Amino acid sequence: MDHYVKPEVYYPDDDIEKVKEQGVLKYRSERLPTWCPGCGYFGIETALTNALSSLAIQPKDLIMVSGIGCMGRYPFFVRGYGMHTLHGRALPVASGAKLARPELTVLALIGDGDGLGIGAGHLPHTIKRNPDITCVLFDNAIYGLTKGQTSPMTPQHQVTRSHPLGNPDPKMNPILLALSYGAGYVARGFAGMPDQMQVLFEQGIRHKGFSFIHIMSPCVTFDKVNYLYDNLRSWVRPLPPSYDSTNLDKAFDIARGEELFTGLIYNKTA
Ligand SMILES: Cc1ncc(C[n+]2csc(CCOP(=O)(O)OP(=O)(O)O)c2C)c(N)n1
Ligand code: SF4
Repeated sequence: MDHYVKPEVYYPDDDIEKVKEQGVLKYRSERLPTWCPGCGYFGIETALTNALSSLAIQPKDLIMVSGIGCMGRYPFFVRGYGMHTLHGRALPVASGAKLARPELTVLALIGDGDGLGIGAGHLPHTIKRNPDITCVLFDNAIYGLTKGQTSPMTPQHQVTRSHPLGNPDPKMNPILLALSYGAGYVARGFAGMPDQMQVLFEQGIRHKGFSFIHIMSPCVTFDKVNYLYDNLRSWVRPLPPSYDSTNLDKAFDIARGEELFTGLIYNKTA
């Protein structure tokens, strides 16, 4: 994987022309990613760094705050300021960073177990306060780091390591939650569709206020039945060009519907 080879030259100074010229290379950190080969998180990382590059956001103007889980390692692999916090705490820490340094681009990176389960209390409260941060939900519908237990996004009846007789609970609906608490920018993507993800990340970062971007991402090591690349590819459908993302009622219909639409579901300021 050439993209992840430690760069020969490490640029301590941030030169905007070099950011544009080098694209994602500029965002390589000195640490190699430790995600499993094939993990969907590589696609998210690439799309997100491409978005930062295209917006010409320099690493010195970026802070990435993550919770606990495999996705929590993201700030180690990407250049910029970073903080690896506790479950769900990416959101209050990111809010504090934005309050203290409003000029920074602040990303809050949460997992489905981390941000919707163990640390879920922070999400609705952060959404209703509407800080200008971009929250990316790395949803692999499983606990990856701890080796395959049921998460709040695991479908009902799925057999997992923590539920050998099947998960008794229905899964959560993060898009519905984000809309219900008033998020002004709500989008959904799939880790196997980097171009669409990049556009969603760019729009989310540009949005003034809280942006919530739900990315479905395969855990190739511990989920052998649900979020497989082939499954997700056959389930997702881009929202039609005629879809009006400023219409909140339509956004709720999309959130409640059975179809897994990807794209910009709601944008208050569009
Ligand atoms: C209070 C508490 N319970 C359990 C754990 C163990 N733990 C660490 S990460 C994790 C799951 C994270 O899952 P997710 O957010 O889906 O991230 P992924 O690893 O799948 O990226 C758990 C249960 C913990 N660290 N703290
Ligand atoms: S355990 Fe799953 S989520 Fe974690 S790095 Fe491996 S494939 Fe990715």
